This record gives sequence, C-alpha cells and structure tokens, in this order.
Amino acid sequence: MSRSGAPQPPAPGGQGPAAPSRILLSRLSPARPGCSGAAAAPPPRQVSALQGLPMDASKKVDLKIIIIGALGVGKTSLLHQYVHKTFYEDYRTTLGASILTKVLAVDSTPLKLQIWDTGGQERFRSMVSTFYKGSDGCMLAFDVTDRESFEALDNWRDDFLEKVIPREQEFPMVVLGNKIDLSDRQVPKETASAWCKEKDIPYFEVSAKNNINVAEAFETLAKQALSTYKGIFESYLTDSIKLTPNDKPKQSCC
Ligand SMILES: Nc1nc2c(ncn2[C@@H]2O[C@H](COP(=O)(O)OP(=O)(O)O)[C@@H](O)[C@H]2O)c(=O)[nH]1
Ligand SMILES: [Mg+2]
Repeated sequence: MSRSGAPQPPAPGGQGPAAPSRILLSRLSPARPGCSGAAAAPPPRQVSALQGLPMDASKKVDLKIIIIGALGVGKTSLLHQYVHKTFYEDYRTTLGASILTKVLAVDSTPLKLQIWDTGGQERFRSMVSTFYKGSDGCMLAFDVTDRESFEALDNWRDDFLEKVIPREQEFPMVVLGNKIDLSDRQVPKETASAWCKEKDIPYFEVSAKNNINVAEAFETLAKQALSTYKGIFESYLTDSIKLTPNDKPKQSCC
C-alpha cells in the first residue's frame, strides 16, 4: 500500500521501489476548534504525527508525480528518456501501471520522485483516476502531431482536478507537447501555449525521441511540487503549534 492509500501496481520487471509510507501531509488537516474531534485530540499526538517527516533541507522528500494523457502520446517514452536516457521506436503498450523513481536535488533539497505511468487504461479514464490519489504533481501530455490528443487535455485536467484531494486550483501541473521532432504537426505552438497561459500552467515543447526539454519539464514540476509540499508542511506545523495547553479548543460539540 502506498502512502496515499492508492493500490500499488506492480513495478516494472519487479525492480521498482516500494511506495514510501510517508504520511500524506495534505491529508493531515489541523484540528478544528469547536468540533468534538478537536477536543479529543491532544497536542502531543499532533507533534508525534510530524516525527519522521522532513524538517530540514538535508532530509530527502518523496514526491509522487503522475503522467496522464491519451494513449500513444509518448508518456512512457518521456518517462524512460528522463529516468533511463533510453528511447524505443517500437510501440509497446504499457501493461497495468508502472512506477519509476528518480533522485535529484531541487534548491539543495534531495528529492525522490516517484513517477507513476498509467498504461493501457487511457481508453478508460475512470481506471486511470484510481492512481491519482496522493499525487503531489501532475504532468499532462499530448502529441503535437495529433490534434485530438490536445483537445482531450481539458478532460484529462478536469478529471484530475475533480478527483485529487484536497481540491486545489493551484495544483502543481505542467503540460508537455511531445514529438516535436516530427514534421507533420497538427497543434501549433501558439495554440498550446495560449491554452496553458489561460490556465496558468507551464508549457514545454518536448521530444522523448531526441531528448529535448524532457528533464526541464520534469524538474519544473518537481520544483512546483516541492514548493507546495513545503507550504502545506509549514502551515500544518504552524497550526499544530497554535494548539498550546493555554489555547485549548472549546469542549462544545458541532
Ligand atoms: N517521433 C517520436 N516518436 C515518439 C516520441 N515519443 C514517443 N514516440 C513513439 O510514440 C509511440 C507511443 O509512445 P508511448 O511512450 O508508448 O506512448 P504512451 O501510450 O503515451 O505511453 C511509440 O512508438 C514511441 O516510439 C517522440 O518524441 N518522437
Ligand atoms: Mg504507455
């Protein structure tokens, strides 16, 4: 079971790492004064809930990133290019789902990115959404030579934002227009950029085949996700500290 509680699919070739068991910070909502739950939860319990969580820049942070988009846009290829620096010309449908990990440093914080690649289920978006749970960042991919894959972005994004918890409009996200090495483009750069600009999402024109802009896109998302993670961590910590014995919540029930 992953930290998010989502079903953990088999790692590729059985080599992948186990999902980390870190507590999902975004689920640790601070106790609300006035509610019976708040009165029952004494401050020491909240402090212990934070133990083991990264409190300084020297501790590694695990982040879950998910890559979604229509079948055949190059999600698996992008992931393999980023993690293994390899590209396969032949088409291989991803079986089940796979997770690859990459360790990197962002602003001197060591990060372990756990990148979830959904496979085969792209036809059935509802199945892909099983894997959304607990994501810290989302990568939306389309193929610049396939207009339909671009037009489907709205649905992929809405579906993701609808299911991700907590609902955040500012959820870390990037869009990748893949296969820019091909000449038969159907989606002009300006069209994709305008869509992203309107939604305030960074846009990258990439090629998994020629390794263009791939690392930049992943690292931008990692940076965004880390910053959101730190923000949630800090606000949780602040809320926990506010609950001192002299500042006990009311005993009344909601
Ligand atoms: N020319 C070109 N082909 C690509 C690129 N990325 C992926 N492909 C090809 O597109 C097909 C589908 O790729 P895949 O990664 O399996 O797509 P997925 O279904 O989204 O995971 C494969 O034949 C890949 O070799 C790219 O950047 N350029
Ligand atoms: Mg795939």
